[in-house]
Amino acid sequence: MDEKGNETINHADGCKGCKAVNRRDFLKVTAAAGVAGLMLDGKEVFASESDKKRSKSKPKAPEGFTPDPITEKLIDHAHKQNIDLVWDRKSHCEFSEEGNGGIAGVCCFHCNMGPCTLGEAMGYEYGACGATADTIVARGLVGRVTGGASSHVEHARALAKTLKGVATGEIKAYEIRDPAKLDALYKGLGCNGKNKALAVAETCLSDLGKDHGVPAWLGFKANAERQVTWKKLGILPTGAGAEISQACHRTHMGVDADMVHLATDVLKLGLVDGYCGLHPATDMQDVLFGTPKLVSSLANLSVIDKEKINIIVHGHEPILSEKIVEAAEKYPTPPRPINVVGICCTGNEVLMRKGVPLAGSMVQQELAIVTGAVEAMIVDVQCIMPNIQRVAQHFHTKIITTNPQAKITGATHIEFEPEKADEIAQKIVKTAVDNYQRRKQNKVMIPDHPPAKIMAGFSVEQIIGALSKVNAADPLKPLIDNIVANNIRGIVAIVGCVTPWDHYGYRHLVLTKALLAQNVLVVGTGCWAHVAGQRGLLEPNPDYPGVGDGLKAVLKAVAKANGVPALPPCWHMGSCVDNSRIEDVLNAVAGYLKVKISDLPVAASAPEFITEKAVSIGTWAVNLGAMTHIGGQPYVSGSENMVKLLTDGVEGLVGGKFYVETDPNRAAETILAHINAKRTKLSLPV
Ligand code: BF8
Ligand code: SF4
Repeated sequence: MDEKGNETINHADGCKGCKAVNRRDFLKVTAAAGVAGLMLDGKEVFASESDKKRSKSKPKAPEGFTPDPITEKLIDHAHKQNIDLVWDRKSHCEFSEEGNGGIAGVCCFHCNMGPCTLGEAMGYEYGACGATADTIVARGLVGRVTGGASSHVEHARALAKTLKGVATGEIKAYEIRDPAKLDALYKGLGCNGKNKALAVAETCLSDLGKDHGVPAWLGFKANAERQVTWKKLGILPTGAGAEISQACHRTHMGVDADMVHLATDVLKLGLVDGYCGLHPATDMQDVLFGTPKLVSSLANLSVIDKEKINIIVHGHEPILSEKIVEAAEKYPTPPRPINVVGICCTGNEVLMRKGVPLAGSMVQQELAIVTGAVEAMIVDVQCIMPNIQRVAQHFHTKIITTNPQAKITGATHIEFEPEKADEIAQKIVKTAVDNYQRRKQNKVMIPDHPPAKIMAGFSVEQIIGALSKVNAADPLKPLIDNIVANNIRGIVAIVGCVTPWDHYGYRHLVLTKALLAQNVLVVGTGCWAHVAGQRGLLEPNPDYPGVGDGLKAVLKAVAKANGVPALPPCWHMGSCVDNSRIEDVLNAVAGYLKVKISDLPVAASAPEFITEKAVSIGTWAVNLGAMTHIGGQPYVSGSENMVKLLTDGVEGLVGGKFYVETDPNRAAETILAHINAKRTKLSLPV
């Protein structure tokens, strides 16, 4: 407060008392003006008539594929109550046919001479300004990769600010849980100063703000050969803020109108994602919350327990979800036991470090509420479908938004601040516990299928630790020897979202199983891990059903050396930001064999990708040299030149390329052929 009683703000940079309005105040101002929350308050919101007309008929399951019974039952249950779900709504673009406007990426809204839609449906070749399909597609892709990269950059920023607060003593609710990792980061990043945590946090914040040099994490984590290649191509980024700002500028009307030039920005922003987003986020999370180790838990929507108070953490940042788990554990005498379970990547974060059960993937978030047994769904940022608030209005469930960057109209907003983490987490948990009395037991329907058993926690440190039990002096040797001997044909990282445009998890499951059968070691992250867990692919089953003999023998040997009955056939490496861990593994293997990542028998795949984040992570993977399979084209098919560049030309530049295939069987064949070709080139048996 100032001397006149007006509220003032103390900025983090030390500017005291200035009256600038920041985002938190903006929320208060809009609420006071009666702007926020008007649209849903007091109204029951069902699907519109045109929404209702959309098909609720289920397509026939592909031959040999058994749909997930839990998902199917909850979809039916929702439909009986006239609740529409993401599966019902479909794409809303009228130009959704291949070759036309929206899906082909040739709709432009970059200025008010438009909108301009090119393509066969409209018959136009140029926008009003003369922009070609190549330019419009390239600008759109730059925009999407920027959106993805900025999500991970903001994730890293939240971690850096929290770590800085812990380092200076301003934030007392968190501590350094992995000092060895902090030491390694401090050294690897070339930090100075006595306060190691402060130095690491400030290095990250500097990477986000600077517009010179290269990000410190890029210098630390990317191998030397990659750095030289990217430098030669002119795609080394400076700092995240500068690159993101320039990308927004370049795509403004009348700035960059050269497809190839714009495409270099796509590649550069992929690197921004990797080294200003993914890597720093993972590393600082490990420092603050601990580096994951093997952990056992359960997966499926049936981890929601009708006898308990159910709290769902949903979103991405463990800064929030770790505290919710703690507050629930410490809650004084709840009327019933509290059951915290996770959705999306924050689910993966608290599974990896705390063994919290996985309730479901992004596309199942509405279904969790449809169980009728969820007292609160606590969300922060990313992949949170606004429709959860509509679904929640049919039940007692409270949707609690917590992040100043992400509100949902009609939801309860309890703002989370790391400075008051414990107090606010307790308040949020209390809100959930108090809400239990509003639960209508006759509306509860949790499908009667037991959750699947899962084992997770495959950080690089854990993988090396497990391998060192086989060969303490040279831990990577057992992995490399088995790759060379073709017991492990190759390594494929299957990651990313789950699409609602197929039977739930169909592409993930078919692809993963096909690769396992051919002795490919499958590692993965993100929503893939939910599907894999739900369908038994993260279960440490000593019979290893469906796994090729070579891979089975390796998994058995490593399990035996570690004194556990079995390892899961697929290794769950964490949330989407933890794709950084996969680069560390690939660099280690490439370094051992003294080859480039693009020479290795490896590939990446996001067979059901949805988000902009998935596109930017995919671009980063291509930059690393990986053939990167995606299960659909990212709105670029309106430019043949761009398609050629992304799926072919780029390989000559960075060694990796995109490969687009919707059918998981065909994708498996192509990925296996790619792996075999790489093996042959390395003179390894096929
Ligand atoms: O970052 S896999 S739907 S939850 S974007 Fe989102 Fe896709 Fe899930 Fe995590 Ni990743
Ligand atoms: Fe149309 Fe060009 Fe404006 Fe885009 S920038 S809306 S193509 S006139």
